[in-house]
Amino acid sequence: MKNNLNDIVNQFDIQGTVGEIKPLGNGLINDTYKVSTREPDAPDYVLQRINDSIFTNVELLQHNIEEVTTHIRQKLVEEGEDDIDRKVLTFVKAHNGKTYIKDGQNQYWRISVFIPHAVTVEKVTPVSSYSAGKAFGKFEAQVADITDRLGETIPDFHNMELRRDQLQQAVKEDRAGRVEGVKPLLTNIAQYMDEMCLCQRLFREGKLQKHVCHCDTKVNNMMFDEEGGVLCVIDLDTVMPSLFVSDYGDFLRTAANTIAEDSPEFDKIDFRMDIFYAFTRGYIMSASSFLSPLEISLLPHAAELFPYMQAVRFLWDYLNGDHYWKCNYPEHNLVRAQNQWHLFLKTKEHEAEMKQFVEEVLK
Ligand code: GN1
Ligand code: MG
Repeated sequence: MKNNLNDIVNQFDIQGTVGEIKPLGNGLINDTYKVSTREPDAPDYVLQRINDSIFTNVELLQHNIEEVTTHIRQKLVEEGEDDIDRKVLTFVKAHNGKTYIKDGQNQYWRISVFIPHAVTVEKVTPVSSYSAGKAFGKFEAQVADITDRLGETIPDFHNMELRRDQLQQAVKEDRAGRVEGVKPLLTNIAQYMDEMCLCQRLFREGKLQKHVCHCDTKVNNMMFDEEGGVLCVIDLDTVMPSLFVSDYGDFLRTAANTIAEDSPEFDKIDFRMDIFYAFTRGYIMSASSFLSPLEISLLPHAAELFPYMQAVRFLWDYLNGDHYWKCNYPEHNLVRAQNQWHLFLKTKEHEAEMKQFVEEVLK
């Protein structure tokens, strides 16, 4: 194993000589290793095997990541920032001239420079949510001007009309014979479908535009320095052009739910307004530079849309016989869909408060 990884690392233009290679972190999608170099003045590195069954277009994936990291670095230089190597990820070129290689077993690998003295946090609190809002908003602001250089690694990822069509198709086919059992949920969902497709209509009418989003806005996808200041946003695999709803909506969907997204304790579900306030304040602070007034006014809609869209996606997979998300028991996807539906109803209850808060922050 070690030799094999060594050979892979040595296909990249790293500084220093390879010492220890150890597994790093707890990512579920890519395999990640820390590569220590022997020389004290050479940086350490992060080696990752790219999961090409999820990210089938590795060329496009790495193209997006290169564009984004190069662009952010250039901006930081122009702004006269110090400590730039810790404020943006650096991907290392391989001898083939690309930022990735394909090994003898058709596996893809890439290497970035390890950011020293940095930590991630796992805990969602108002404080970490405020930092996340600021960090993800700033990230989007930094790359708002290069949207046309990036491609969609998962086309129409957060397109509600596409998710609607997929659900309708699944109902029509009823492949797993489960439609009869979910009629009430389908009826409930249908009542809000037009309202929830609002942004796609506005997009078609030219009133909304796509811009580069992170599309995996979890609290542990940013790095902090030892004083608790945010250094940079990480995990750039899903970075792609999308509607403004993506980063804002998905953070709140995961962070503001009082229970896990697959818990069946629906009566314990609430939409945490303390998280909403903190995240929104941080997000607007850094994202208001590029969001349009229409987009800002629709932030509460984005908070409602994400649990709704996720309910539709989980239900779609349940009706299709569970091919997309891993299930531990037969009703797992149905429980997830119901959970997200309940969360959606909670966001609806808080709609007026959300709108009022967004207006206040803008003042
Ligand atoms: C998937 O597995 P994870 O948490 O990275 C999905 C997200 C969903 C999420 C729901 C590429 O993300 O869109 O919101 O599950 N990612 C993809 O748990 O479909
Ligand atoms: Mg991830």
